[in-house]
Amino acid sequence: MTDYAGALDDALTGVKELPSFGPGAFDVPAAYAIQRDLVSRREARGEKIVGIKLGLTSRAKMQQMGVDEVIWGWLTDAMRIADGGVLDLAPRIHPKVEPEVAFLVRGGEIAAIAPALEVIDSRWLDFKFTLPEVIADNTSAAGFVVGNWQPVPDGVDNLGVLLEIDGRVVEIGSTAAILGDPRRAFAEAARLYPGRILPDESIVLAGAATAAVSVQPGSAVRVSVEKLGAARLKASS
Ligand code: 0L1
Ligand code: MG
Repeated sequence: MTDYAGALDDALTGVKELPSFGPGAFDVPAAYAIQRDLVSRREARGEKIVGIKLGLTSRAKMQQMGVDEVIWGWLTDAMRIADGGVLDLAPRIHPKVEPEVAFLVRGGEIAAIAPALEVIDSRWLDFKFTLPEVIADNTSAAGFVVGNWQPVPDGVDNLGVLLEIDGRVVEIGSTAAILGDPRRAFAEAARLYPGRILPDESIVLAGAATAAVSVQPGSAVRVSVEKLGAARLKASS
């Protein structure tokens, strides 16, 4: 039997692309088991789980990927990049960035919200995969930046979102693109999380507000979300 988790882990650690196995190789429940195995390998190397991310929560992402289901994956401490910090491109295959919002969990509730930036980097060749394959690949999770945490303001369902690269606006969107309201993504995260109890201090990345954009060496990336402020990173050269 094919060791899909091993193959994905080799692609991750060896910074090399893995060709898709094609439709029917494994189904969605099997994909989440492979994902868990893959993340356990990261934990065995010392990484700590710090939260979860939702994927394909916007129509733009669903269209970009040709699917119509919300998916989720694990965030680890090794994926976190300080706000304004450097995204090291050396261990990435073909990274992209996307604008998001993040939630902080306390007592099973939303304790705070922040503007956020996700780095996705599929281990699948040319970012081409089946739905189970992207789930198995921990939903392309590769990095994230969280801006300043703050109390949730009234009405976060239609906040303007900008993605800028080197000072140029490359994507414009709204938090409405995140399941109509990013708090809905939080509810989905709580529903999907194993045991349905998100640990205190977990981070939930709610999903992208626009399509993802490729990152080039040396690029300065900035996400701004109305009322929430900005989150930034700089790609290594
Ligand atoms: O965070 C995301 O929406 C990514 C989900 C996986 C699809 C992709 O790699 O773009
Ligand atoms: Mg995302």
